Amino acid sequence: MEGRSTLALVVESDKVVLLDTTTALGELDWKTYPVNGWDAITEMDEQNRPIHTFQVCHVMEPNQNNWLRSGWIQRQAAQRVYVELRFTLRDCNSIPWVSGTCKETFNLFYLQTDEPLSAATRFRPTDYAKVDTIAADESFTQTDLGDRVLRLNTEVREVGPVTQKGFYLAFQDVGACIALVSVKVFYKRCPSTLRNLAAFPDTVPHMDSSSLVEVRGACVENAEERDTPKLYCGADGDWLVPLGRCVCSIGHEETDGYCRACKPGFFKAYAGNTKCSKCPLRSSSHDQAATICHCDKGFYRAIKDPSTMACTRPPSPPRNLVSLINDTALFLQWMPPSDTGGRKDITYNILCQRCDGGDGDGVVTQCEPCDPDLRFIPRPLGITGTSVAILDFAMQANYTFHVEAVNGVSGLGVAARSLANVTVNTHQAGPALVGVVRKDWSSQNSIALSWSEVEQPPSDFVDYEVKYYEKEQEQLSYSSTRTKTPSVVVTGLRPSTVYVFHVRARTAAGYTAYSPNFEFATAAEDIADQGQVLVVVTASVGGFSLLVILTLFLLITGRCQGYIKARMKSEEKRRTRFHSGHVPFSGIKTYVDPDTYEDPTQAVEEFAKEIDPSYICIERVIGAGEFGEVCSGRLRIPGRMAIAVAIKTLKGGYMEQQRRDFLREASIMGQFNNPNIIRLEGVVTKSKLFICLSVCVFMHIDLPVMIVVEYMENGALDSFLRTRDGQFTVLQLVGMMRGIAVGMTYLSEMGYVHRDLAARNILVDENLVCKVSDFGMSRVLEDDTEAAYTATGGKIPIRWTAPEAIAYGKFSSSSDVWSYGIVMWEVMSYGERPYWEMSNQDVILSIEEGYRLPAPMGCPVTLHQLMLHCWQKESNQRPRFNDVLSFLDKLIINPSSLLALVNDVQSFPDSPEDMPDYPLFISIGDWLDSIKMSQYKNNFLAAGYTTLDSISTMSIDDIRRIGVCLIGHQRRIISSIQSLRLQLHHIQQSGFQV
Ligand code: ACK
Repeated sequence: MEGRSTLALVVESDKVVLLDTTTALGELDWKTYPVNGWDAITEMDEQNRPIHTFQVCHVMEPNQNNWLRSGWIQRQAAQRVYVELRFTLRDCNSIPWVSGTCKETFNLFYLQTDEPLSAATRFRPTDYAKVDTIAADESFTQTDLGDRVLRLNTEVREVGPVTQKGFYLAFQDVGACIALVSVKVFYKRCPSTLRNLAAFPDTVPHMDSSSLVEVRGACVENAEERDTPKLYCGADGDWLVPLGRCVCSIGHEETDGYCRACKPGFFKAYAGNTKCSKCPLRSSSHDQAATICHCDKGFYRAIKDPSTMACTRPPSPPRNLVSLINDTALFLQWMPPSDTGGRKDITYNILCQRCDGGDGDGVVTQCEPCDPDLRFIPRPLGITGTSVAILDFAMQANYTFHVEAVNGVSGLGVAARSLANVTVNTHQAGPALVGVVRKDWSSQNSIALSWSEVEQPPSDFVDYEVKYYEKEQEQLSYSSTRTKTPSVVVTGLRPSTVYVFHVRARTAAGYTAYSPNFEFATAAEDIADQGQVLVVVTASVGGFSLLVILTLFLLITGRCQGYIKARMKSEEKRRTRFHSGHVPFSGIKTYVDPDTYEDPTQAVEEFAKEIDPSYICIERVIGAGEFGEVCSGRLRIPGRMAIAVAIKTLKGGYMEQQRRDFLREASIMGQFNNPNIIRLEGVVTKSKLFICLSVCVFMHIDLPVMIVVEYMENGALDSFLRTRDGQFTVLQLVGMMRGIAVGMTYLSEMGYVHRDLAARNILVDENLVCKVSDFGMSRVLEDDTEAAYTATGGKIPIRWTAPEAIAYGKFSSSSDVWSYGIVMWEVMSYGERPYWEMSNQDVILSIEEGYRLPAPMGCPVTLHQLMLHCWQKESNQRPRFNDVLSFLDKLIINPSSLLALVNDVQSFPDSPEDMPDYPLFISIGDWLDSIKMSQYKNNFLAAGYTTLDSISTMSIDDIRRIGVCLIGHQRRIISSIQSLRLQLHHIQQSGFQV
């Protein structure tokens, strides 16, 4: 073998060197043809390493053809081979007398073979392929001294493609003066690398320089592929276009391009390029490469909890569980547990047991799960709020309710359940009187029911209450109607709807238990119910006969003409009213204005029952009205239990007009049937003789005239609240407001505008049920001491009345809503006088300027917002009563919405626009800033008013005296002081220091 290269494979970063004459040790054994052409000169450097150079310089002789051939160079993996030549080449001009023979280039050739040529093989230049003619870039460089110095040239040429196992290089000199200082042969490659946590091996570029070699990487240890990691190796040995990646597996994180195990106390639950996380609170990891931290004892992680979440535990029991009960609903309220276990997903389950016995006579209490018919609003399990309403419970039963607080880790450990218990006794007047309830007929909007009694009605029977609600809409609000007979036609229903009915009786002693629930559906919209048609026919036939009999009777008594005329007129008016746009709400009948009757007596007869005065026993005077005393007493109708009543009387010596005005209220009240409207029992108008056996003494020379209404034990709401300042929970106050809203919703749906809605006109019964009363005033407000004459001549209770009603007498249900807002304010301030001592005129001006009553002390933000909503200047922007009602229902169902108090966040909201701008103030300066009266700071301070206490007693004169001259500013400051006074009063009562 001849000329095999003895060089070791030298690897530079992106080059593999196949031959380098500067590093070759020993003889190179290159061949020259002819032997005296090229000269191989080997010298030693300082480190005794050989320096191989090849020289040729036959510039004087013509026709030179001198060859120098390398040893055999193994190709290795190379596909494209590069040759780097370093040489000097003398400029022919620098040599004298050589023109014509001297050359300045030489040629590079190569020959591929699969093995070295044998020594015997003759050198044949024609076997070699030419690579290029090599010329010097520059032969000399100029030194600073002006000398010319031979310059070293470096030229690189690509050889190939090389396909056989090895090759020779050959240098042809044709008469130049050359010193070949070094020859380096190499090929390029992409060096092994780590990219995106994947390892890529050394890769030789493609032979074709325009195409790339695709290389797939292998994930490093403890890493896993996301998208197949790839790199492309370019012709120049550069890695290009990284694609895909690997990520560190669970329990490992990336450090310096490798995946290392998480340290103890750290964990990594998901594969990915994230770092190991510190163990969350109340958990730990003891080993390396933890994929999760284990919870400390007593703490847990719910299935859906992320591993990054702190470990938690079940909550402690709910706190302060209380029950409230009224006629129809039982409310349970509680406070969230003191320890939520570190979680926010607390819900509550109500577990109900009915317990009988255990009355102390040795009878053991027996408890069993409650009847499934019990309705829980919003639901029995998974309640997110802190209250629940329970409906359809049995009367005279003992219930034990367990309210269980649960969170996502309840039940995971062995901890006891977090229960709070309350026992409720539901009193009632007796077992159910009504057995089976039947549907007699139904139409699209009505269902006629009748029922049988389980036993003979007791002697103190009063009436039946039929309660119903839409089956699909499990909601707190239900409807009810009363009847004295065991049948009823329930109207105002929706077509094709299933309703749930149950009936109970009322006796003088209270309500009996309800009948079971019965479900009946109304008819579909397009199918007329046969039963209804039948009844309508029967009714009209019956009505006709009645009319004939009545007509005959009235003709005989000489009153027919007037009656028929009056009746026709009123019917006509009613029809006109109906057609003139008032649409009755879903079947609720429309209010008929008694003034539309020619003879108001007819209205009284139509809507109020005449009571025999001998059935009434007046006991004492409880108040004074415009027309006469108001007494309390008992109404004892034969065959019924006596009931407590209030009796309004008309003073003796009245004029006929006064009698009519007095009875007007009865003919209005008699049209209403709603649990939150004062119920008219009847009137006394006709008796010839009246003997009063009571303390209430009448000096009647005229016929006695009385209006008998149900008795309300706690009297008027305003005085009632004033005597109970601070004694109710917010929820109880909201309950009162809700009752009023129910009554007002009913009135507005009937088309009745109250005009004098105020706390003084709301009556309160023994169960805190509030009922709307005082209906005479829808036309005249003469007897309301609050009413003042307006510019338009009407008498109006200014503080309660909407601006458009004061200004133009535009009364509507929307103006009633304004008044309702004032009633809310009265309720929340325990009967405080709206706008305190401000004059009516100032009230009107302040409202006009945009001022609104501030929230009473301790008033939830939500309620004050509702008030402000009711006091919108534009009447059509105020809520309707049913909106108010559903808003209050939401608050009741979710009492936590009542927790944020206005006083917590601001002190002096004074108009809807200004409301959010008021910060808590502490100094006089802050206070004046808060009411935008900062310019008077010095006036106050100079006059010695430096504390809140000191200003609380200031009068309007004091304000003027310290130099506040503008009326509007005086008004603003004094209003704020009034409010402040009220707040100070409350703060002092609650024991805080100001
Ligand atoms: O605040 P009070 O006790 O409640 O004083 C007034 C007074 O009569 C004059 O209106 C009371 N009052 C009016 N109607 C009733 C009623 N139905 N039940 C009880 N008290 C009544 C009212």
